[in-house]
Amino acid sequence: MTPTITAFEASPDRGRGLARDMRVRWALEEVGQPYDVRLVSFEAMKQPAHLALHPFGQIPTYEEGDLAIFESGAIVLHIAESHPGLLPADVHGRTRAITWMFAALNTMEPPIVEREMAKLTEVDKPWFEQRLPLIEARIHNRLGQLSRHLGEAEWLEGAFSAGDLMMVGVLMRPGGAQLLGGYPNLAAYLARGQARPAFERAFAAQLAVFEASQS
Ligand code: GTB
Repeated sequence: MTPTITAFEASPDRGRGLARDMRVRWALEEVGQPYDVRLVSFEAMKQPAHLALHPFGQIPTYEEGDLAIFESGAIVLHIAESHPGLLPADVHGRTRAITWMFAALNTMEPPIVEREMAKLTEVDKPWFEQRLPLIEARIHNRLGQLSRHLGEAEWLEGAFSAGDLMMVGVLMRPGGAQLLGGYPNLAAYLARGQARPAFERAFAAQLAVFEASQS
């Protein structure tokens, strides 16, 4: 059964692959699963039909037969568990890869999102100039720790896994904001992930939606 995901009708990321449907598209491309996309507007995301799929009124969602789920992490995990290719076969390796998915979403991503939200909503507030360096210090703390752990390894746990997919998806945001300059191994890791043919296909599909929304 071909799954259907939802994505922004006109993404505010302007086709940079930052909206979280990108991770889902990438996972589907990695495992060779064709998919349909239903584009939604910001207004439609807050309407009952979409809220029935996503209680927080966001994208992405994933529908496959009588399964309907939300949260990019849960969706990518479901894809990885349903197809070979994104999780190691042995239980310990599999659990380690899933651990990295959680690390990307729960440990790395929060300060990165906080920085973006502050830049979006607090830039005119009197505390902004003092707050931004504090947030960036938290991001650099995590980037430094991740960089030391990765060292010269290609991927986080042996072969490329759903853990790397999620981590690269998260690093795209500070990567785009030039925060990876002091971490050449993380910059190379990000570039390695983005050079994967499955990433390139997913990125092109997401970009095509943005370009169509502009014409
Ligand atoms: N925890 C959820 C998940 O991982 O799926 C978070 C989902 C989420 O934040 N969805 C966002 C959304 O639907 C889109 S991806 N927002 C609309 C709303 O909340 O009303 C986040 C995002 C949005 C925009 C950019 N950008 O412009 O660069 C980047 C990332």
